[in-house]
Amino acid sequence: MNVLNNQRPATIPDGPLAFKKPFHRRLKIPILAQVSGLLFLLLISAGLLTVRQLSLTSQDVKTLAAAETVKLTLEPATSTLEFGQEKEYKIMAETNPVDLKVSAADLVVLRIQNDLIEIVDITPTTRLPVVLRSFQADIPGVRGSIVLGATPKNEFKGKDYIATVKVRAKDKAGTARLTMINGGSQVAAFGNSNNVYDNTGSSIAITVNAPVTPPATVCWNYVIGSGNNLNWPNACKGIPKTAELVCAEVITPLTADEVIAYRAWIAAGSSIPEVCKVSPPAPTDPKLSLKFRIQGVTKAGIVKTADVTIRYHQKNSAELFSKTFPLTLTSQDDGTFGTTAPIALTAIHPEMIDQLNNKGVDILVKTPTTLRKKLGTIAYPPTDGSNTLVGNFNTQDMKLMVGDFDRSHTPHEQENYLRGSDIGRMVSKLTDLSIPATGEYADLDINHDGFFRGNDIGLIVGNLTDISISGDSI
Ligand SMILES: [Ca+2]
Ligand SMILES: [Ca+2]
Repeated sequence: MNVLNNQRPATIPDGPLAFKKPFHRRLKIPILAQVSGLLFLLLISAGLLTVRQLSLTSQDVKTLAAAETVKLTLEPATSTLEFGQEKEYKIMAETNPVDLKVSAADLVVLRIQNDLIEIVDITPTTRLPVVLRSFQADIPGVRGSIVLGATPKNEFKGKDYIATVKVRAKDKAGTARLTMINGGSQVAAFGNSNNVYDNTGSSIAITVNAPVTPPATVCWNYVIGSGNNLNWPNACKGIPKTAELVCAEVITPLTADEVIAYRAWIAAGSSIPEVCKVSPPAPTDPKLSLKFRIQGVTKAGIVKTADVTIRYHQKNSAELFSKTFPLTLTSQDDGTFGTTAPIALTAIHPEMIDQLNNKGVDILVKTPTTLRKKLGTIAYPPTDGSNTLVGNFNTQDMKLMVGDFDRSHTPHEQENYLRGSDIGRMVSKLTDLSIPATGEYADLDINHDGFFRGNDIGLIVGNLTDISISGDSI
């Protein structure tokens, strides 16, 4: 009476993989479906008996049955999935002989090798459209099965797809195999009381790859720092940030590869991708409020240019970084020079200033004719909680020393040094001094132009090469 017998490949293990019940008893079919199925099976059996009685001897049936098989093939042989991707594979059935009529099939597929994929579903095609038992995960993700049947008088024969297996890749790369080997599939066909599945097995090698993500645009123009200390402002690498994201507080050094790529970008002309032209929210520039004095100036209205140098230790580096701001300053009533409003220290990224160990920020000032002087060091961040560095160096002992008139660079560096040449240059300009070089003045006419003049003094003072006062260096 059974269409399918209870034969299973001997290799089916015990436990979850084992079939403990005969095929027909394993089917949990609703009553109505059971009755329908029963009627259908009765019809199949009746047909079988008729065929046997009309045309075949029992020996003929036995010989013929041995030759009648159904091959099940999973297709295609190989496949590739990305993480999380789902794909449907097909089960091809091929009857031998071609007109062997398949009435039902218990299709079992199994995931073997690596745990990289999971079996999600098996669905019928139109060739065996009756779901005698819907898909069930015998072992969730690992083994699934479905039992399909033909509609009466429209049994499957020949070669065609009879089911689709849906598989989902997990998030791990490698190769797994979807197989029918050892899966316990069975096929019922007219004229056969035994399982006609040929048990040759079939499998698909499924390679799971990590998803290929397009390379993100890197906004090299966001890199801050200098020399070997190149950094990403916090959260500003790559995609431009929205206004609410603040690029401050934490900086990330470029990796070695990024440093190479960054320098290649500089060498190639520093072109900025369109997407990177949206500037990240700029960190608030530190500001500087400055007051200082210059030797000799005690009244208002004297205009001087001054190079104000900000010097600080960089984070992630032993490097001292400096940036010089050229300013034009006018003296106030008592001769004090200073900023009328705090100036923005542009291009000094506050997140690059090393705040550890109270290193602070050095302020150095040089005007063309004074030596450079380090006026002092200001704590950073400022102690008042603002972002403004306040350098009030308006004291008598903090005057910039005047006298750097000779700022030539050859044959010796004269800039930022106070030497005889500076004084010589000054007195040589005493053009109103002109005394006839006679008598006691004759020897003072160094250049023998007939007069003792400032330029004669200048030549002598310029010889005082051992006298040298150096300004502070940056
Ligand atoms: Ca000088
Ligand atoms: Ca002279």
